[in-house]
Amino acid sequence: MSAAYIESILNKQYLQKTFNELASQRPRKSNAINFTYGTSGFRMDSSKLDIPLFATALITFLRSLYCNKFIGIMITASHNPPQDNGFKTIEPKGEMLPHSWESYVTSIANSVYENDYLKFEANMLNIIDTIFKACPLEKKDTSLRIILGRDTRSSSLPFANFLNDFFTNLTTLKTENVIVLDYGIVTTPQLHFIVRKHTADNIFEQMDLTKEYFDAFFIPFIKLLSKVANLQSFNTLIIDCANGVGALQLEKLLPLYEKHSPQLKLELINTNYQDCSKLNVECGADFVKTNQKLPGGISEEFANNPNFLFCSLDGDSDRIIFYCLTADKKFCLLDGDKMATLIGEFFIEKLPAPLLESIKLGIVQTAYANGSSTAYIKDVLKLDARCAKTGVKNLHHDAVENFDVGIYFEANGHGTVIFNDKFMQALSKYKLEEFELFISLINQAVGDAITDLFIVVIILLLLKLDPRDWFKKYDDLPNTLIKCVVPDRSEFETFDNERQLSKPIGLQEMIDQIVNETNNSDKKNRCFVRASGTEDVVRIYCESSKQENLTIITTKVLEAIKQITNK
Ligand code: 16G
Ligand code: ZN
Repeated sequence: MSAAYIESILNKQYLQKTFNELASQRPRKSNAINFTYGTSGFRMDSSKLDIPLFATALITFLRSLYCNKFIGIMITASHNPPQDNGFKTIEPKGEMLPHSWESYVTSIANSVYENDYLKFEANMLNIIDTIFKACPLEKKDTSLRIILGRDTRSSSLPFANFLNDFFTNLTTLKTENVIVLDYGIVTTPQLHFIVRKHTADNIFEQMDLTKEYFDAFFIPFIKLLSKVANLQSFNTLIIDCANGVGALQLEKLLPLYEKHSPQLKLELINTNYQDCSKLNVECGADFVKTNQKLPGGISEEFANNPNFLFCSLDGDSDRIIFYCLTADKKFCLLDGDKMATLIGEFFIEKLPAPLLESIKLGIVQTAYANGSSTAYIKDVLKLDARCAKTGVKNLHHDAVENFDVGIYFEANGHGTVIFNDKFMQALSKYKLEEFELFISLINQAVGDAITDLFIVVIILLLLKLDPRDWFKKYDDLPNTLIKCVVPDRSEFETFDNERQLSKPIGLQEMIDQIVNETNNSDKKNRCFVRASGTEDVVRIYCESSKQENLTIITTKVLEAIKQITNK
């Protein structure tokens, strides 16, 4: 396939008309926004997303032709407030857009902003040229194949409508060669599953794949639940749905679940997805993790029940956080670090020693992982602990590259487990029926709140582990995470998987000095600064064995940042 061919099928009139409409809606050139396709796509206030939407649509069009496969677009801003939105593209096998393409989509978005159609078109054709020079195959039966999904935000439907229209009009391809399947309101992991399924089974029409998604993970969950003789660790799971898409999807599942008369009760709260203004407000995974407290809708009195375990999903259900209260009402946060260690422990406990010895089993975390969890992985579980850059795709790649069974979780609750053929072959030599069923609960494509929920519940019940005892496996070091607004966050460059700064020059030395001068004999102080990929701020993370050190360190680091950036 050549760049000339792509150019020949472009409906340039339509492209220019759409460009001009975008241009007429907003004054340009002054206060130019520098768009970046961040950690998980574009994300910002929905009123500013017209150009990123256009750029995402164009890159998806190119990617679909390049791969000659289905590419998905998920419209969501995850845990962000209701007025925000965002887009991420999903690869044919369910992964995220390759890193090398992120610069193309960023460049398209920024070139639109200059409000000069000819310049934009030239840049676009240049990108097409670069991309298709590297395109290995001559593909003649080219068709455009797009899959859309969205969360419950009020801005999501208009964005989906734009995309439907856009792909229908963008090319001169025959109608039968333009396939746009709109799956409506789905969770992000469901859309990953759907795209993967279309690719794997060569499906060209829309099908009830959300049902298939549930069957894939829900049936093993029910089978495993039925193997638990009596519930010893807890008997009710209360699921905070963040008033988002998780509620809509789990409400469909609940009647099916109850048909099996399970001993474990599932109860949904914060399910008002019809009122878009409530999404993620005072509830959901991010609220609970950040504030380390119960979400709205759960009183302390209600939560103070030893038979209850709680969890919170985020706005697009790709991350989950668990929690419970102790008898004296202490809040126990069971975050991504605790989930990773729990899953690691389960593998160690259930797999025969010779099998364990023959494979590489390990855990991937980010710099935000609590130091106690990393120490627990290394010293108690005796597993390899690796650190990757923030963002699920980075952990995913690290796990795939380094382990036969890789458990990866961000502290904020994004994560899953991946395993390769070597492990599956080794496993098949043993007759571990229950464990094989457990393996099928795992959504390997992407971190998934609903399947992670199944995994954690099954592990706790099979291990007869009380959530409070899970919490006590190790004590988190006191920690804090704050934001700092800086003149230009792109000046902050990191190395060592975001644990150290190479730029602005001199800042890392100042941080090191601040950390060292407050260190106790245990040398557990840690502090790092990185630019956010989703907000226009830099983040400062700090942990120490002494709570009082946190304010001292962060105050000094904030001063150091101000001093360096105002130079
Ligand atoms: C995105 C990432 C999440 C990461 C967060 C960091 C995905 C699906 N989501 O939400 O993994 O923790 O960004 O945000 O990759 P930050 O760059 O603003 O700190
Ligand atoms: Zn999310």
